This record gives sequence, structure tokens and C-alpha cells, in this order.
Amino acid sequence: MKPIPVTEKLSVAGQLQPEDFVELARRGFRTVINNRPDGEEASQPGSDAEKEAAEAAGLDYVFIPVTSSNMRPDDVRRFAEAIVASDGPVLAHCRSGARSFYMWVLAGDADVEGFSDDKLIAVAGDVGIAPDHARDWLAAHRHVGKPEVKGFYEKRTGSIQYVVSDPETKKCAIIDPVLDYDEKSGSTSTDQADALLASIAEQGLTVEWILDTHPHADHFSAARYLKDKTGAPTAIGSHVVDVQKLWKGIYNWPDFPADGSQWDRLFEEGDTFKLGSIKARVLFSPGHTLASITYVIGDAAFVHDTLFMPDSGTARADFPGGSAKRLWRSIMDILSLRDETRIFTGHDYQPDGRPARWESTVGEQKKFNPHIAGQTEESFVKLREERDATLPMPKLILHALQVNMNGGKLPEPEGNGKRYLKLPLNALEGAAW
Ligand SMILES: N[C@@H](CCC(=O)N[C@@H](CS)C(=O)NCC(=O)O)C(=O)O
Ligand SMILES: [Fe+2]
Repeated sequence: MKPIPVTEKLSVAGQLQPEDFVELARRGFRTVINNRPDGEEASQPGSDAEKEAAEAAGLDYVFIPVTSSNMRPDDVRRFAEAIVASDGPVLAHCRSGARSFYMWVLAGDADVEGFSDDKLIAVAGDVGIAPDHARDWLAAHRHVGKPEVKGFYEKRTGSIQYVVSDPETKKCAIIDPVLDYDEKSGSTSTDQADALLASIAEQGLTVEWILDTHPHADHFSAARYLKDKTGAPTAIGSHVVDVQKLWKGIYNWPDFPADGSQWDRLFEEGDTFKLGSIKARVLFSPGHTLASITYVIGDAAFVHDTLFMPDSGTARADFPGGSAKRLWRSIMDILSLRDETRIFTGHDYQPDGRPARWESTVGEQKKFNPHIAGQTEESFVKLREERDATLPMPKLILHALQVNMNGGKLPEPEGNGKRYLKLPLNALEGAAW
């Protein structure tokens, strides 16, 4: 018996003998899943004997017999549920471990864990599956959810807002909505957010999530307005509390609750959630800000200010809490997704006046983005820091952070019914005189 780790929670193995169960419990496993039908071979102990041995060793035991040509959706669902239900590591076995491994891929965990085909083929190799077989099987069986993605370009700040939907259930998420703000007149409006709602109504979608990738430094978030309109929960990355701590100092707001309570959910690295029937996962992507995250929803990654379109390079990393080195590492994590993964960026500044564009793929980024192709961490950090030294601060950074660190809530009106922003003087470096 040799458990082969697939993820932190799941290992697979070939046939077990009853005496192996005590050893599995000793190694910390909590659940054994048997994917092998009884009676395949005379020498196999069978599910009754296995169950007895598992129970004697204090392990949960789940019997989901499958053959390689017959893994039914219901079997796959039970397999996924057994992993989630286990309060500790799970060992799944069949004759060689191959069926258990393929069941795990079908259960969708490989997508949620961000395994590219190459990574899966490498793990399959450890399980004893020939690379050609693994490749052919993946081509025929791997179905990564494909959400419908509509981008809404907001010209004033070069931002792209997204409505991402599951065609099967008609559930959708809104990502990085903009609340319009004209700093010259101090006017706000909800034109952009209302256009998102109009499109959602027209497509017959229900809003399940209102998501921000980070507290934006160049525009107000419309998350709060959209929550009030739709009742859908808002979310952002958990490190928003670090951004709040940093900026409550800058704004001198000692009583500001820097605890993330302004959102309904704070995502941790690796957290998963569902958009209708499509699995989604959160990757921490710090560098542009401390709190930046990427939402991987099926085959689509919403990377906001990490990668721009391949002809536009990458986001800056010089805001308070930013780091070019961390940005490079975050970008490498994003680029370890499958080459076909669709990348949706959060900004496009229309180089040379070309029309705004926002969709690329991991493969295209690796090949054509000059900040990536042929670069090393060291050369990237150098080019990023050199460029950042030439960039003025975004014109709305001091206006936007006080709203966005508060979940997109505008300041409370004063006695005269008017709302006021607070602008600290001489708080930031980077003046462009
Ligand atoms: N001119 C824009 C610049 C905004 C800006 O700095 N954008 C950030 C993303 S929030 C960025 O990464 N820019 C990269 C660049 O300008 O090269 C403004 O003032 O709002
Ligand atoms: Fe940004």
C-alpha cells in the first residue's frame, strides 16, 4: 500500500489489504473511499471485509464502485461529497489508483485546485497512468465550466466591469462594478451600475454575487449600491483588512472598523464557491495591492490589476502596500492555470488609440506579453519599478480609497444633507510637479 498524494486532502492508492487500515489511521487518514466493484479478482478482500477493517481502525468508509468506462454523474457527485464531508485526509483506492484519480478529476476538484492538464498528467504518472493515456482521457472527459462573460467598458477610468453567468442556471456574478464620479463637479451617478442591471434583467439573470478583486485606487466601487438594489452578497479578499488598517492611518480615522465587516464575505486563498453550477475558486494575487485576488470561475480568470492585455504589459506595483516582486509571483500563479484559461483584465488603456479589449488567454499572455515572455523575476522587478517611478498617482486615489475601503459606501451625509470627501495633504509620495 503506497498512498500517492494528489492534494492536501486526497491521496489515491491501489488495492488495500485489511491490515493496511490501522496504518492509514496512524498516518492521519480519516476516510477511505473504495472505487473497486467486488469480485473483480479472487484475491481482493471485498467491500464487506474492507468496511469492517476501516471501522475497527476508526475510519469512515465509503463504497462507490465504478469501472473505467462507467463513472456515472451520481457516483462522481457522491465521491466529491465524501471528500468534502471528511474531517481529515481521504484515501481513495481501486485496483491501481487510476479510477480513483479519474473520479477526482471528474468531481471537478482539479479545476477548483487549478490543475493544468500538464500538472494532472504528472500526477497521473505517479499513479502509474501512462502520459498518453492520461492526455487522451483528459481530452475526452475533462469538462471545465464555461461561464458566459460580458465586459462593460467604462471609458472614464479605462475599467472593465463584468457580468459573469452560468448559462445552465442563469445565475450571475457582477465583478468590479464602477460607481460614476466626476471629480471636477463632485458629482456621482449610477449610470454604469444601472447599465449592468439592465443587461442582467434583459438576459433574465439572477445576481448571486457582487465581487470586487481589490479596493480600487482609481474609481469608486458600486458594490454597495448594487447590494442595496439586488440583495446579493458582496465579497472581497480577506487582506482588505490590511488595506483598511493602512488607509485608516492615512485618513486619520481612528474609529474606522478595519475588520472587513463592510462585506458579506471575505475570501481566503483557495476558498471555493459556486456560480450556479460552475465551480469558482479564489487565488490571492497581491502585488498591485495587499488585498488583490483573482476569481477563477470555470475556465475564466478575472485577474484585474495583474496582467493587462498582452500589448499593455502589467499593472503598477507602487501603491502603498504594493510590491513588484509579489506581483511577479502572483502573475506566475495565474499563468500556471491551463493555457486555454480565458484571462479577463480589469483595465485597458487603449494603447495607440486602439479599441478597448479585455480578453486574452494564459497561453497568449505567456507568449506575447513583453512583461512576461523572456523575463525573469529579477528583470520583471527592474522593469516594473523603473516604469512605476515615472507614473503619477492615479488622479482619484485619495478620493476612491475612502469609499472603497468602506465597501463602496459613500460618506454619511452631514447636517445639511451633503456628503463630503476627506483629502489628506502630503500623505503620498509620487507627486508629478
Ligand atoms: N491615468 C490613470 C492611471 C490609473 C492607474 O495608475 N492605473 C493602474 C491600475 S489602478 C495601473 O496599473 N496603471 C498602469 C500604467 O498606467 O502603466 C488615472 O489617473 O486614474
Ligand atoms: Fe487598481
